[in-house]
Amino acid sequence: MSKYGVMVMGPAGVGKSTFCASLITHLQLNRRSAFYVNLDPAAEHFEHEPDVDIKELISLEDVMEDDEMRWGPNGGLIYCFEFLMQNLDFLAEKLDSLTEEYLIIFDMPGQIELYTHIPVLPTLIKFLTQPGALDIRLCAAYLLEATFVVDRAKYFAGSLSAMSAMIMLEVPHLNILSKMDLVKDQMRKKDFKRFLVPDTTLLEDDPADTVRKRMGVEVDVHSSDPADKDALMSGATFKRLNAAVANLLENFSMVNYLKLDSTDEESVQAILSYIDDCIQYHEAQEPKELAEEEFEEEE
Ligand SMILES: Nc1nc2c(ncn2[C@@H]2O[C@H](COP(=O)(O)OP(=O)(O)OP(=O)(O)O)[C@@H](O)[C@H]2O)c(=O)[nH]1
Ligand SMILES: [Mg+2]
Repeated sequence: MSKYGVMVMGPAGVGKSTFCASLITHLQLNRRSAFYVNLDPAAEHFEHEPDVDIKELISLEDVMEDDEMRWGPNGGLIYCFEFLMQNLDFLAEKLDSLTEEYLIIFDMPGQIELYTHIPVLPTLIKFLTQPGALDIRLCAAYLLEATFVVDRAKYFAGSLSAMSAMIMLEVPHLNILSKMDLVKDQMRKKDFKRFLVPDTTLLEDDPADTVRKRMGVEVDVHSSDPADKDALMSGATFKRLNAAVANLLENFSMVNYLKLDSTDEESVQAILSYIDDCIQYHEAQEPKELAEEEFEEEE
């Protein structure tokens, strides 16, 4: 018997926990079972109480307050994850008895290094998906903020982080632009469509250049003064770097985006259907029998 899950990931503050909460509310309204696993050892407040919380095992506060370890917040988080890797039974015990009805939702922390170059997540994912053991059919939902599109360099850097996570984690992967409500009024749907697939043509009309021009900021693109921030961020070298990143994304053609507004139920439903498809959730479900009283109501 398989289990089904989604791991909600992405940089700090992109709306991961808010999406988890909207997803759980939506599942409950549709009589589906959610099982909420908080893996952020620093998270304190939840809209839905987690069914499993990493803080029962280890919390960032414990690690930072420990006089011997004296970790700061980021090193402390990595320490917590390494500790979790040594105590994976903690998760196995809680998840083992779940049936295929449940969607297990993992709410992850926002430290970007977790997704890019530290090998703990591949280990965790291997453990969760291993056939014969927990055997969770898992997909990753990688969130990036839709407002990033206003700054091309940010958008491409974010897309590169998404691609890096895809390559490292090797599970079915959905990339999602979150907080769509914040850009809805600023950009026409047709214009936004261009950002759903990153490509090099997006570099041609960078609004940051237009703003600089409008404000009459003269930029010496050949300036080699490291203190000249405008020259650095708009100069030839920075442009070449962005073009190289955009080219890389285009050549791999792995990243494309879905749109999410966590405040809109239809949008959450749309993302859920992609998740269900990715993990083939519906194929495994037994037809549900209606409860007695529902038969009576329909008569
Ligand atoms: N406008 C808008 N704001 C959102 C949306 N989703 C989240 N937010 C806000 O963004 C902020 C961060 O949201 P969280 O859900 O805590 O983000 P997170 O990715 O879990 O953050 P970390 O766990 O700290 O990395 C909060 O103030 C949310 O209210 C959205 O769809 N639209
Ligand atoms: Mg969070």
